[in-house]
Amino acid sequence: MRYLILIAALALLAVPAQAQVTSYYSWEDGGTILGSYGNLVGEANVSGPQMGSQGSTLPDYECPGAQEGTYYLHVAEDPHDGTPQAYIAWVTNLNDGDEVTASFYGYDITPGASPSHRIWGSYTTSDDINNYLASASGSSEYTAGLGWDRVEHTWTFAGGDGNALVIQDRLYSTPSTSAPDHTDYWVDYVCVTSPAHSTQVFPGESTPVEGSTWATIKALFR
Ligand SMILES: [Ca+2]
Repeated sequence: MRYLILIAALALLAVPAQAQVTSYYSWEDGGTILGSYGNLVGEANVSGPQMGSQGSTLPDYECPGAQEGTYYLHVAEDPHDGTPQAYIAWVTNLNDGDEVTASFYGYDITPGASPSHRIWGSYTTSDDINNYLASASGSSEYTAGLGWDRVEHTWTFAGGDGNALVIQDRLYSTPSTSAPDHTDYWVDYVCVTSPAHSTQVFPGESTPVEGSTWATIKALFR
């Protein structure tokens, strides 16, 4: 019996760890979003201080600038209805059981109250980000409300033949459905870790920065 347990343990150790690749995108190349769902409007690549509204008709709050680098993403919900989603990353060529971790920074100055961001996922086919198959669930955590805050979630892929996972920024505005009903949101620094056999897609045209090689990052920021 003792030998059988030893053999079983060795068999587990012999399974090679799946190589993972980590990349991030911080909107420095002028990109916006890969797509959206619901009443999402006004997607724009912005820099510097930005004035916005939290459900009111007049600007009533300010984002001081990018969380990382110079540029960042603006989106808005208008009119308020349901839970709009900004598609900010997409991982294709996944297989069931693959692990994907993603995070981003959302700007939020209302602790414990809307407007807030959450990170969420949905399954699509690998050839079309708009070919929605099912929800992939996500994190129950909202941005903290103390300025830029990071939200993160890890998925064990279970999308079946679709083979792709959309990373969404879900927007929670208040009041949820009635006027005045325009809320501005800002987003920066989306980071994705997924198996080396998958393909990571970010907004914009540039190749995302791979976190796995610090020499590459240093070279890019020189
Ligand atoms: Ca940035």
